[in-house]
Amino acid sequence: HQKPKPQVVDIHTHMYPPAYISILSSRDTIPLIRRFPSSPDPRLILLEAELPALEAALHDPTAPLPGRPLTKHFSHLSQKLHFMATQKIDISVLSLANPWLDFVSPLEAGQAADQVNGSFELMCTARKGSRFFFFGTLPLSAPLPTILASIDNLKRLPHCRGIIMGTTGLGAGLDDPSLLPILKALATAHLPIFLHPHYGLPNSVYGPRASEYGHVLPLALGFPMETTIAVARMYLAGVFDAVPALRMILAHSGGTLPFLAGRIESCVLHDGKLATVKRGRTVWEVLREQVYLDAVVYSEVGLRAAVEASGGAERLMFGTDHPFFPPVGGEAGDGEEGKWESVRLNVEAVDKALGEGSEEAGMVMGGNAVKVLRLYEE
Ligand code: 5CU
Repeated sequence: HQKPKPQVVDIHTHMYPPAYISILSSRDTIPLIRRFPSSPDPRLILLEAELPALEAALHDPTAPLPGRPLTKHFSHLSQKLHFMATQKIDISVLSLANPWLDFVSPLEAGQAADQVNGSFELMCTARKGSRFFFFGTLPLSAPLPTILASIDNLKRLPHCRGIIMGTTGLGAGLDDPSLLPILKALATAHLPIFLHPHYGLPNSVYGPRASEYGHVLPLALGFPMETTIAVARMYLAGVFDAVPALRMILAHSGGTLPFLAGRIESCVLHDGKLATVKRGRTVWEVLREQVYLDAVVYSEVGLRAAVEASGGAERLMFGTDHPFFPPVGGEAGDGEEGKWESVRLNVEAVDKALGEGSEEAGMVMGGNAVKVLRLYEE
């Protein structure tokens, strides 16, 4: 009697469907897609930190290209399947990449969400054998009834297993009381939120030499701090106590939360005003009861901290962040068509922290996702 092979599930893997690419291609302000004569691929320019490079490239054809190349990895399902085959991934939970529909006008957002969510459902049915599920996208700039209707629509899409969103909510962040009806509707629908950063920190934080450091500061530090601050604000506002059935999956292993939760806790305890107010659960309790973390942290040290902070290996789920972080030119191997170093680092972190082939490693690599996100046809 052979034990079934444990499945590898990627819960952090993005796509841009064609309708979304058309929206970005028609824009003059970020997020946008622009062609430059010196590049075969169009460039995808998403982040505020990329603005100085965009300005420079628009005025000087010899300046370094801004953003990242928009390769077929972002939009072709066949490329996603090729990636899954080369990295040995059995199931992918697809999601729209940042900045989702945050920038779409209130009048257009509802229809755009229906279109995007419809394309993801179609992608999931394009291949037999439950290889794809997806996190939907909400029209957060639209009026409340449109957002609630979108959640209702997602409930009816057979492959939807949650929603992806950024940290701005309706514009005032995730501690905004106006967001509560949406969080309650998601909790009632058993749709967890995959929380993902996009806005980072203000460019001024990175200093006058930022352009010398590429994407390192905004992606390695800005993104995780953004997630940390967003969840800390939710905690301080009592959002988790107000919506106890809400489940969140935090990108990049919770930003810096596993490392800073103790400091948040201590600052609350030592705050003259907050310390006297009757508090609900501690940050640790909330992390262990309502929060899952992806395992996109690239190191054994970070992975151990994530396991400890979230209460055990059963709360972590493997991810790749594909198509971001492809191999860069000059590496040995087949470049973007071959094995990705970014994926190898995350697999290695799980193996080193939990033991290669161990039950706990199997849970993080796929078992938890299958269970928590019900990754089977219903
Ligand atoms: O490289 C990047 O800018 C990104 C991004 O925008 N989103 C993401 O998930 N990872 C990396």
